[in-house]
Amino acid sequence: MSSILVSQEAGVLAITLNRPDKLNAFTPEMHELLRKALARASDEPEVRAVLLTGAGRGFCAGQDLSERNVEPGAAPIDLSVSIGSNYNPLVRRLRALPKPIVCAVNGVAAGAGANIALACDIVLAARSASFLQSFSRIGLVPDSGGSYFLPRRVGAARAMGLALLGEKLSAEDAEQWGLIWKAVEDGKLLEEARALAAKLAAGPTRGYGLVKKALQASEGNSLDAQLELERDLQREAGFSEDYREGVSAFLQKRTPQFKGK
Ligand code: T3D
Repeated sequence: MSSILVSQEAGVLAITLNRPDKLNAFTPEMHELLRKALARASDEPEVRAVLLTGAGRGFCAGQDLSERNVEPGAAPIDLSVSIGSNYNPLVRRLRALPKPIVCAVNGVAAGAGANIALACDIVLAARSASFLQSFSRIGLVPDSGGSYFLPRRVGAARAMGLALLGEKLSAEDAEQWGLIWKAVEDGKLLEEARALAAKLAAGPTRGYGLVKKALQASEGNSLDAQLELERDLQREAGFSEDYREGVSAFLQKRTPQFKGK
């Protein structure tokens, strides 16, 4: 069985992390397969939204620690190689994908697993799921964008507490703290996430891609720079077929039929 499952239905590319016995901890093979799946999501016009989730009782426990030889006398491990070649490119791919990504966190999301979820656009989590910056438990630093996303989403005090203490944050607290979009009943997670992804897949795909660009840029921009960017992105959005369809549908009092063009 492959460590990443990929299926496509009604414009949604569903990607499932699939090493349930190891809480879907990342291996190099998983990174490679994820790279391919995200390239497909980016390249194929029929794919208009992505749904990322995990198989079994966990979402993802971060790096597979059994791949690291920490025996006495073993050579020092240069973790920048793994971060630079696997985790950073993954976060960049998720953020740059010009299509919306829904993440359904079905269980514990730890280490890089938590932060990969945060790099997605809309995060739903089962009520029994939790988020864990487990890095400090093994003497590491939040990676995969954790040190970027956390203070921006939950504020400096809570970000520092999460990063230093490495305690589990429940899905409900994650929602209340503004870390994720919503916590939902366990039994409803996939249904809700699929419905959300399908709704996005039927939407104005090019416009959504530009929304991602605008909100991501706002994290580092001044108001002036952001206003200029909004002007430029709106120009681009205004050239899309979906914009014309949206306005026509409004004026004709009907539901728009967006084509993602
Ligand atoms: O190295 C680099 O490339 C640098 C990059 C680092 C990025 C990172 O992600 S560093 C952080 C790595 N992750 C962790 O430190 C989390 C480790 N896991 C846990 O702390 C716990 O498993 C959880 C809190 C996530 C869940 O606990 P629990 O009690 O629900 O489950 P468990 O019994 O600990 O785990 C179930 C199985 O999954 C178990 O295997 P076994 O004994 O049944 O055969 C456990 O060993 C395995 N597992 C869980 N996490 C990992 C893992 N195996 C390898 N690597 C893991 N990260």
